[in-house]
Amino acid sequence: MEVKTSLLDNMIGVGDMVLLEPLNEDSFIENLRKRFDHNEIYTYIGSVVISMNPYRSLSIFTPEKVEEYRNRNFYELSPHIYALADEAYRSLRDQDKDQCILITGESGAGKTEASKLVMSYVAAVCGRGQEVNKVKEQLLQSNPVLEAFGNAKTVRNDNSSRFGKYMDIEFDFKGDPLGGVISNYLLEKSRVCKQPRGERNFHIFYQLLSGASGDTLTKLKLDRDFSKYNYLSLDSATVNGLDDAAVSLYVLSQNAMQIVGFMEDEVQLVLELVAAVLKLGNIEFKPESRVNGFDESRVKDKNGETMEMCELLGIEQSVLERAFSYRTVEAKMEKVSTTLNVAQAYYARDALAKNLYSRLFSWLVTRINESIKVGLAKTRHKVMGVLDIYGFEIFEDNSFEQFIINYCNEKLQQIFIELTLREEQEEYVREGIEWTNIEYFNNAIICDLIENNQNGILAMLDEECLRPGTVTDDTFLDKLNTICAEHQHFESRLSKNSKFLTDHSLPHSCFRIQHYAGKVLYRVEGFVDKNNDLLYRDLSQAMYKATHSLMRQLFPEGNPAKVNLKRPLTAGFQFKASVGGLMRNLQTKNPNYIRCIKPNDKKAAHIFTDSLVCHQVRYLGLMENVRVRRAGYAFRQPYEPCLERYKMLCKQTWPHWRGPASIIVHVDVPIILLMPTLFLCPQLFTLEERRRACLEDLATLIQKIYRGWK
Ligand code: AOV
Ligand code: MG
Repeated sequence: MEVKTSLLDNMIGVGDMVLLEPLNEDSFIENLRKRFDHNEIYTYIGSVVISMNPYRSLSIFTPEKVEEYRNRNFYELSPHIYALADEAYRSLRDQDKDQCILITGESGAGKTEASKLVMSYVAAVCGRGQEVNKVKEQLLQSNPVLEAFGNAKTVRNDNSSRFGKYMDIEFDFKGDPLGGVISNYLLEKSRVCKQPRGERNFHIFYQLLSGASGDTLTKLKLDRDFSKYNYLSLDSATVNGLDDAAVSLYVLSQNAMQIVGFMEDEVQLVLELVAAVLKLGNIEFKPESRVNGFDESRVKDKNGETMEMCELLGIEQSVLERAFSYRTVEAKMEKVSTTLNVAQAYYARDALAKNLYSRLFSWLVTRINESIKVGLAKTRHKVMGVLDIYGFEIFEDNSFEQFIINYCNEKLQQIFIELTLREEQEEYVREGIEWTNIEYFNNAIICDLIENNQNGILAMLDEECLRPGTVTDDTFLDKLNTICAEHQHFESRLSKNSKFLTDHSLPHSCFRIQHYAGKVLYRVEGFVDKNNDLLYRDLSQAMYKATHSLMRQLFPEGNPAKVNLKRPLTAGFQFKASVGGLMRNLQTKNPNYIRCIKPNDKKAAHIFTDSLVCHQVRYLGLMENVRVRRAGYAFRQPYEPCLERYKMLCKQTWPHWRGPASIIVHVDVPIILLMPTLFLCPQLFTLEERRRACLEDLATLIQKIYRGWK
C-alpha cells in the first residue's frame, strides 16, 4: 500500500492539526492559510473536518475523486469532506450505527454546500438499480426546490438559508437508501414583506418573474418587471452569478419539483400562491372617515390587483375586502366586530402574506416528505441525519429572527462542546489516564439565559405576550431590564448572567447578548408581534372560502365549523420545543463534525483574512479541540488494521503474527497504550515516520538484491 505523506507535507501545511508543531494560535492560522493557498480547503482535527470556503469551484469534487475516497481509511488520503462522508456511511452500513453530520459555521461559511457534497457523495457510493436511483434522485432534488423557496440573498451570503433543515436518510441492511424525512425549522418569513437594504426576497419570486414563459406569467396575471411589486426589493434585484442563471434556475426548480414528485397541477397551484403573495403586496388602503370619528380602512384597488388576486384564488372580492376592513373578536358565545384603520389593514395584509408563504413552505416540505418517505419500512432502519441550519449572523439591525437563528447556533455549539470537549475529557479521567484539564468556554450559560423555563428571555417574552393589558416591545424590554437591575435583591438568570448586557449606553429599545460567536445588539421592535404571530381570524376565514384547493388547505383554522378559541402557541415556544427535540435526536446518533470557516467578508476567492479566520477559530473552540485530542489520543483504531500497518516495526510481529492483535502493545511499540478494544496512539506521527523509513530501507534492499541478480 502506498504511504500517504499528505498529512505531514510541509509545503502545503499539515493535514491534521493534531500533528502541528509547534501548536499555537498563530501556527494554527498559518497552517490553514498555507493549505488554503494550495487549494487544500480541508484540514482535520482528528476526525473533525475543518472546511474553508474557497468561493470558487475547485476540481476536487469529481466522480474520480469519489472513487478515490471510496472505501478508504479516513487518514489514508489527503483530508476531504468525502473521507468524512465515507467514514460515516461505512460505520452506518457495516457497524449498524446511526450517524449524523453536524455542519456548523457562520453565515456564508459553506454549510449548505458542504451538506450537498456529503449527500451527493453518499448517493454516489450507495446502491444501484432503477428503484434506488429514483430514491437518490428525489433526495438530491429536494435541495434545489427548498433552496428556491427558502433561500435568499443577504449581505452575508448570496444564497443564504433562511430556514433550518434536518434530513434523515434511511438505509436498508445492504446500505441502499430507502428514502428520507426532512424537518424544517422556522422560516424567516418577515423577508416576504420587507428586506433589509442590499438583500432580496426569497429566490423563487425572482426566478418566477425572470424565468417563466410569457404564457405562464399571463396565466398567473404577473408582470415580468420586478419594479411592479412592492414586496420585491429593487436595489439588489440582480445578484452576481445568480440572476444570469435565473432562467435556468427556474427551470431547474420546476424540473426538480417534478422529480421530487409534484404533479403538474400541483406545481401550478404552488406558483399561483407565489403570485398571490406578490399581488397581496400591491394591495393598498385608504382611510374612510366615519361618523364616530374613527378612520376605517378601504381597499384602494387602483390597478385591479385585488380583483386579479381574487380571481387567481377563487375568492369573492367583497369577502377579502371586508376582511381588510373589519376584525371580529370572538369570546365564548359573543362576537364583536371592530373596524381596522389603514395601519391595521396594512399590518393584516402583511401578516397574511407572511403566513401564506411560510405555510406554503411547510406544505412543500410535507409534500416532498410524502414522496421521499414512500420507501420507508414500518420498522426503522439505519439512519444518516444531515443538519444544515442558518449560520450565526450579526447584521446592522438584528431582530427576533436573528435572535432565533443565533439561539439555534448556540445549541449546536453546545452539542459540540458536550461531546468533543467535555465528554472526551471525562472519558480520559474515567479510563484512569493521567490528564491535565483543558479549559474551554462552555456556552451552556447563554443557552440557559435564552431558554430557561422560569426566567429565560423566551419565557419572559411569552409571559409578556400573554399578559393582559397594553403589551409592547418596550414593556418587554423593561421587564428584562428590571430583572437585570434588581439583581441585588432578586436572583435571576439575567442578573447572574454576565452574557446579558444592558446599560444606558445602548441605543434606545435594544439589548445585547454576548453570544459564543460575538456580541449582538438586538432591537426589540417586533419581538412581541413576531412571537405572537397572530393572524386575524377574518382573514383565515376568507382564505378558507377560496376555491383554490391548496389555499384552503393552508388555512384550516378558517373553517367556521372548527372554531378553536385556544391561543396558538408562540413562535418562540414552538421553536424552542422543536430545537430541543432535534438536539435530543442528534445526541442518540454518532456525530461527524464539519466546522466551516469563512475566509473573508467579501464573498471573494483567494482572500484569507487572518483576523476573521482567527475570530472563528476562537469561538468555534478549535484550539481547545486540538489540545484535547492531542493531549489525549488523537488516533483510535481497532487493533487489527493497526497491527497490519505497523507490524513491520516490531521484530516479534514481522513478518507473521498469529497471536491476538492487542498483544502488539506488549511487544515492541511502547508508545501504543492499551484500552479494551481500541489502540490509542498519542504519536501517530512518529509511527508513520518509522514506517516510512522502514519502507524506504526495504526498497533499497530490494533494489540491491535485484542489481545483484543482474
Ligand atoms: P452557508 O450555508 O454556511 O451560509 P453556503 O454553503 O451557502 O454558506 O456558501 C456560501 C457560498 O460560498 C456559496 O453560495 C458558494 O458560492 C460558496 N461556496 C461554499 N462552499 C463552497 C465550495 N465547497 N466550493 C465552491 N464554492 C463554495 V447561511 O445559509 O447564510 O448560514 O445561513
Ligand atoms: Mg446555508
